Amino acid sequence: DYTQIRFTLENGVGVITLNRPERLNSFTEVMHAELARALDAMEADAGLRGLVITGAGRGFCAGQDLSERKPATDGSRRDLSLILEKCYRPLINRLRALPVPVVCVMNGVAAGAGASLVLACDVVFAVESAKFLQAFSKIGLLPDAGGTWFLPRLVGSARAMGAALFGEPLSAAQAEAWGLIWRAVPDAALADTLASVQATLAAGPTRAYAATKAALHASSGNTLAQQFDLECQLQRELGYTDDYLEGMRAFAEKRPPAFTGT
Ligand code: T3D
Repeated sequence: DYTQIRFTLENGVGVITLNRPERLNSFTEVMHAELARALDAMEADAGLRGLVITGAGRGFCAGQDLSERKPATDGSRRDLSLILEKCYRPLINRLRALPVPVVCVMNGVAAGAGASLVLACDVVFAVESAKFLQAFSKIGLLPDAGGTWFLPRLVGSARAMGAALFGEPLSAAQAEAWGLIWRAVPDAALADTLASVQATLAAGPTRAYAATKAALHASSGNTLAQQFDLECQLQRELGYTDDYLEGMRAFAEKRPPAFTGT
């Protein structure tokens, strides 16, 4: 009963496909509500092992649907912070807090808040024809949905400034070279990439993934001493997991591990 996204949850792996291809999957309030509902289902699932986000058609996500922003005939203005607080902040925060890897498989262009959504994911693959566009300055806005936080952390402030101020498209290859994404893949490899990411997440050491995600996210606000403390606490917990025992047995027996995510 989703109309603007597709959502499946199989073998512990959620797959969200943004699904308004005729509008390059731009965000509407309906889409935000459906994304929130999919996140409700995943957060309630104790067996969750990963989330993959992709888009239908030739675009990944063109940011806010600008047809919801038609100028009022009487020239009145609107408070844009309201939609940011209501829709974008919870979406980005919930993806960051999900205790499993969130992998974006970018099937095409990501612009505006669509680019911020990409940057909020833990790992990003993009097809070679995909482009990133910090479209905000073109319409007189600043990068939002976390964009001003993610961009300089990923690529440094010189590149973040240039990309945000001038809003020129960035190719997937350039994004990979800058460290903005994990990997650019050939367009023909899109389906295989989606399948292999799902299989990897479904068979992964989920608790180690969760700890790794938490530690890497915490690191930018921590001193080395604080990060050591966090690593000790998390590694202590992982040392008692079934997956660590299995990893040690598999190593000794010279076979691939069969992780259960517990
Ligand atoms: O307002 C707030 O709540 C504040 C929050 C803001 C967050 C934001 O995301 S602000 C930034 C909004 N996004 C943009 O400014 C991007 C607008 N889109 C584009 O610049 C281009 O479409 C792209 C560079 C992404 C892709 O270009 P191209 O040439 O490949 O495709 P196109 O022909 O421009 O788009 C195809 C169709 O999708 C087209 O419709 P049509 O003419 O075939 O009927 C186009 O109007 C539509 N479309 C593309 N982006 C949006 C959109 N419709 C509504 N909203 C969009 N964002």
